[in-house]
Amino acid sequence: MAALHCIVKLGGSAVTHKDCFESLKVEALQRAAGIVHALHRRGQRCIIVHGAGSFGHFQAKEFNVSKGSMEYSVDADYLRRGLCLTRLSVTKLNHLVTEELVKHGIPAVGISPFGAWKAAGEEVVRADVAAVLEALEAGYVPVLHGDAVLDVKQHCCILSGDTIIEILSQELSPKHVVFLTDVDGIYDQPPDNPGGGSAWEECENQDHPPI
Ligand code: IP8
Repeated sequence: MAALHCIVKLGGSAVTHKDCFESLKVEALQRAAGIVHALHRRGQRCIIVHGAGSFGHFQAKEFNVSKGSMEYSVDADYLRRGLCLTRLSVTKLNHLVTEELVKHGIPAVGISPFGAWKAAGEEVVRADVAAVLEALEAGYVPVLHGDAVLDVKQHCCILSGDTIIEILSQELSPKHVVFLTDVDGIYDQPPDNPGGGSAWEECENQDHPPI
């Protein structure tokens, strides 16, 4: 397969107002779509993964979806309802993100982990990377997201966008993994890491986005 140029993570706090229920940062999402469009126009193959932000986290917390059913003796119907509401919310955001990318002329397709990815406690025991690869090879830009998934140990759990990126990176070896956050500047590690500094100077003289 042709090389994968990059995986772009749209952080939940970058594209949503985290404290405000299901609230999209419209302009930030448009800017992010512009960056992805610039990559796509240059023929660079990429995968988008977004977090949940204010879509999904409220419902997951209310119904304890991340803990599943082993640690808490909860009513199974209650937990299932929590999973359904969480998924309705994260897939709503996935639709909005994918829609914005398509509006920018990107052949983006939303791909949800539920049903195709599965966990066992801390471990991911099934990850359908082949479906992502197939979409890429057919010329699409896959758009995955943090999701609520089935878990063989505790019925269900939360699969974060970062875990998805870790697995996709191991399997597909992208040249770059770029995290778009709500912090200004370009960093080569999380900006709040001790010693984490801006890497902007290295990119300043380039005539296109540094990815
Ligand atoms: O924001 C969480 O994904 P993340 C997904 O990448 C949820 O941690 C809440 C269902």
